[in-house]
Amino acid sequence: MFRLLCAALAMCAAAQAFADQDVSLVIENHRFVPAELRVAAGQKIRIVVDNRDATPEEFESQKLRAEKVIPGKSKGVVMVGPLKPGQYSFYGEFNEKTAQGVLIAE
Ligand SMILES: [Cu+2]
Repeated sequence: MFRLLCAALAMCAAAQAFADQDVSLVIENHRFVPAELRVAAGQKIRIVVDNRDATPEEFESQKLRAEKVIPGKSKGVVMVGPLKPGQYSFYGEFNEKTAQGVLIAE
């Protein structure tokens, strides 16, 4: 469900500056492309989510403890990690049947 993630925008900006690795994720036709992201374990990861659909999507993952609404035709940033090696599923809460993905930390 939607809720505010950061107490202040300044905190988000500061967190972004400390990412060790950037990865890109596209939302198109209510699917994640690629559906599988590989990242380094033990690092702070900045996922730049480019929503190319006209409708909003919510990136959500219980395992990553992340959720972020990305309006249509815009980009959003999701910070995760450092992660233990493993698989972390994520999905689009607004289009859960099609928008499914997994982040693999190794
Ligand atoms: Cu949610």
